Amino acid sequence: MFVDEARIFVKAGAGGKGCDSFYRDKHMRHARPDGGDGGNGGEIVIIADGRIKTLLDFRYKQHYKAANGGHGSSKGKTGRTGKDSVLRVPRGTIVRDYETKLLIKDLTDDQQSIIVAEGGRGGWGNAHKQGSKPPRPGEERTIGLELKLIADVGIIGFPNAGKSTLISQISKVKSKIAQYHFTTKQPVLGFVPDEENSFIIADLPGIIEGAHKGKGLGDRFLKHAERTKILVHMVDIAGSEGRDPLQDYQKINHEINEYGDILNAKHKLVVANKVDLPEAKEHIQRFHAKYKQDIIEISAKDKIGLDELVEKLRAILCQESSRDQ
Ligand SMILES: Nc1nc2c(ncn2[C@@H]2O[C@H](COP(=O)(O)OP(=O)(O)O)[C@@H](O)[C@H]2O)c(=O)[nH]1
Ligand SMILES: [Mg+2]
Repeated sequence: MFVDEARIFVKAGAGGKGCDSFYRDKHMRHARPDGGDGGNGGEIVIIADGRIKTLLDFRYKQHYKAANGGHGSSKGKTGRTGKDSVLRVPRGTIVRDYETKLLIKDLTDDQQSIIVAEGGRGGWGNAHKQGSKPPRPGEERTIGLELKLIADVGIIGFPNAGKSTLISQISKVKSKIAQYHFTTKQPVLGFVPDEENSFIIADLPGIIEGAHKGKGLGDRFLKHAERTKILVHMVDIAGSEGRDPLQDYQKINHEINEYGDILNAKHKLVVANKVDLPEAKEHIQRFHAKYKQDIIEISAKDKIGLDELVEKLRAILCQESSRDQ
């Protein structure tokens, strides 16, 4: 599981000041106190939003403030309430107090929310029988956000098939991705942004290594693969490592079948990479002669066929999510 983390500083709004004022008309011997109360400060609210996929935005903006309450005024007028500051985070975000590490809330459901910093109460104006009272400041604290990222799309394939290249080419926010714990040269996780249908794509470690090195790696592979909706099976169709692409395809298929129902039930796309190399042509013909399987031809390096691939992935994910709802 990949973990996304962020630390943010939040400050709720301060309460507005109460007003000290007196009302008097020509018939009154004593002036009457009529100062209104200050408004309450705005709260800092964190809400889960199913449309948001990562915590990336919180690495760029780390400070959040809610508006202060307005001051009270004469004729008993209360100050306006400060506007809340609402932070939208992905579903499944765990909210903690950063200093103590104590859990504040696990936002598991869409639209679930929590106030993490309370606005200060407004001060009392002198119209109160007990007299005026000063306003209170807004709460201020450091919050830790933590999200287990679930890849929507997992890529499997032999080493050097071009998995990392594909991920970095279709993840448009490269500079942001670089801030994950992974190196830029070998990205294992990419965020493919879109107004409505962003998704996360990941290089799933271990299907081939798992087959050779035993159970531990295989389990690790499964843990990652289990929750992805689509498996992209990537073949180096040019055989640029000296292996036969058709044999690579068969070996990976064999591994997928070994894992049984969990993987068999998933959408699978076979992607033939490196079609920019001249050797690709012959292998593609051989492939079609031997298998009924459709393949999507791409060059991750030269950006051939990548838009079509991304569109296809989006379409499948869209179908899946409308089925979930
Ligand atoms: N000619 C060609 N080379 C590619 C293509 N995609 C990746 N490569 C090269 O293949 C090598 C392995 O790529 P990489 O993305 O690291 O593979 P991974 O091990 O599956 O992550 C690198 O030298 C890439 O530059 C492609 O579409 N065409
Ligand atoms: Mg790689």
